[in-house]
Amino acid sequence: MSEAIVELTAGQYNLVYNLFSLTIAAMAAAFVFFIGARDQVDKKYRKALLVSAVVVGVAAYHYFRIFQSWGGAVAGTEMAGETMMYMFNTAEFNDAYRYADWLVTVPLLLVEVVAVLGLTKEKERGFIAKLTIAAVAMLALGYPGEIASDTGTRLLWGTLSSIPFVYILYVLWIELGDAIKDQPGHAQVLLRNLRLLLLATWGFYPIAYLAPVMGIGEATGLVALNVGYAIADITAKAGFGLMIYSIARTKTLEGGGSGQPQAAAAAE
Ligand SMILES: *C/C=C(C)/C=C/C=C(C)/C=C/C1=C(C)CCCC1(C)C
Repeated sequence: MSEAIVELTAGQYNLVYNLFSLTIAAMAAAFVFFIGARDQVDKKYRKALLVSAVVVGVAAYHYFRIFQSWGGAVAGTEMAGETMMYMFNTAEFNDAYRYADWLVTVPLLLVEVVAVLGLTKEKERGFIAKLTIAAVAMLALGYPGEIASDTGTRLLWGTLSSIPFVYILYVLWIELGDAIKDQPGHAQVLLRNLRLLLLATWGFYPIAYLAPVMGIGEATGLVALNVGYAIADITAKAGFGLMIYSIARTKTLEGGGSGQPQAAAAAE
């Protein structure tokens, strides 16, 4: 990619800088929580919490690299009257960290949803296989658009990437919906909320992706995209993991069908 300088005000530059820093802290804190909380759920659901911990751990690492990359992409500063401007070289900022992260974390998040349902092994494997394939296709098709500098290319790959995305939502909404109906009382409500959270947070990504072509200006587009992705990542990974935890905890206390819950409830 050729050099592309975008002028950011100090406020715009620092907003993203500080948000990346906060994201690292949020992911790291969530990691400690998920590791610690594993003892509070039935054995059956420990895998879901471990996967949550891996997701936020991997994200903490990648956000550290993204944070460094943001710092390193400043080609210099300039005064425009009273205002300090940052000359930001977009070619130096590495978007690949984000996609590398998603390539690992998105399939794992899907594993989490399926794992917390406590389905039979065979059903579980079927869901995980098709959701993983769709997730990889979605990201592989989105990346060429993410690094493209013209609107047409961005829209083309974005549209192609949306096809597997819609398929994922279909599987989660319709097919897993049937599995949710078989869940015990409270857990059913929580699982429905989980699905809503997933739709709301994942639906945010294609919107952030479109920020650079919304006609809000190059600098604002760049900032909106990075702010959007960071907020979506915190909610879709740490927030989502917390919901998974509360579902696992509720099912443990309600006695989700295994021998352990009574012991766990008695230990309260
Ligand atoms: C932790 C990271 C998560 C949950 C990432 C999710 C990412 C998406 C749902 C991305 C979707 C995209 C489209 C549907 C079209 C445009 C390109 C993408 C990759 C941003």
